Amino acid sequence: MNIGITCYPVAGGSGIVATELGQQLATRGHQVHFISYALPFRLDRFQQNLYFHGVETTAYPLFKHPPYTLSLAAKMAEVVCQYNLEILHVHYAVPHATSAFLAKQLITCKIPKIITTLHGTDITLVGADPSYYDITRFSINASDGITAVSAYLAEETKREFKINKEIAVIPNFFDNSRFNPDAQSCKRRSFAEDREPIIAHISNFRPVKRITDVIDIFDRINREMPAKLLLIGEGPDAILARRQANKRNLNDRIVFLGNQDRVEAILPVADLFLLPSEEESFGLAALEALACGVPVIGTLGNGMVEVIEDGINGFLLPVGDTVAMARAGIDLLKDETRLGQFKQKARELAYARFDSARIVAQYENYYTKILNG
Ligand code: GMT
Repeated sequence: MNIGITCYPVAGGSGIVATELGQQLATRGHQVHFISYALPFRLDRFQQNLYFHGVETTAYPLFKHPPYTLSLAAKMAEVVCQYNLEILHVHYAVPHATSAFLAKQLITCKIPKIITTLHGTDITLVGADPSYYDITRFSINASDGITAVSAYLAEETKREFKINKEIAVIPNFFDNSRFNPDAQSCKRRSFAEDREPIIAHISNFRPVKRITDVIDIFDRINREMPAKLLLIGEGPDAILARRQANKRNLNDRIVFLGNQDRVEAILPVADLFLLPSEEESFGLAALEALACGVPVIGTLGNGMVEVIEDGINGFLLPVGDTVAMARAGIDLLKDETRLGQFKQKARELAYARFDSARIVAQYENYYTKILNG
């Protein structure tokens, strides 16, 4: 198939999923065309069957913000006709589903099917904002196919946006050729003494991630058993993390690693992963940790329940209950046998349910179903 993919190119779950999907589809022989304002994060190497088309926006004194949605729509229409795209698969509804709708009106060749994949905050935060609500609802409804990364998100979308169309649930996945237990990873010694547990967190440091809870949980664990915390990612709340680390005298216990594109080389040295988010449609970072054999502490009442098995490969606890999260972490880290079992289950369940071969095939089948009307 000839497939166009639009996503945010910056570090973040939706961009990672879109990029890895494109890479896998290209490996399977499809022609894949990325259309975005920059080369997506993790699309870092040449690959056969994979192309990138940059979207330029033009500044003008009248514009407070250059209208990216329009430039993207025009580029989509151009690439569709030039490369006979049959499918335009947009990731993150705002504004990509709207640009795809506009592109469809512009196209003078065969009209492709538009598939929108909902990722999370496009529904729960941004799309639900009154200024975007109506246009987001319209654009989702105008798509030929809609997928969501969890059953939780599909339900939230139907409830919040009163969508009556079918929303197919296709979960996120990890690339098993990269997240490979034998892959070369960094050394534990680079971060911690032999007996110190290593705890990790990856996010885009937005308020929804509750980064101060990460520090609080770690502080409580570290007081009972000296440990190290690896923080991966960047974002507006990184400053809060640094301030709190200072205030609690944890500077020599926390390593700020910034954005990293090869998390699979770092995660295997960790013993525990923290994702105490307010909300997560899925929690791709949690899945990547599990795939590296790292148990996860996450929160209840969101899509993480579809990824983490409470008491088997991690724990799901109420949002904000840092005392219970720290307790669960300490008890697990102190019990070597149980920790070993959790680590093994983490990897086993990730491979059994979310490995790329299984999930990418679901996308292929979905494309075929939509193409066949
Ligand atoms: O909001 C974010 O953290 C970024 C966002 C994105 O689109 O990059 O992440 C969302 O999509 C990921 C990929 O599908 C999911 O794994 C995340 O759970 C989801 N984030 C939230 O729902 C908060």
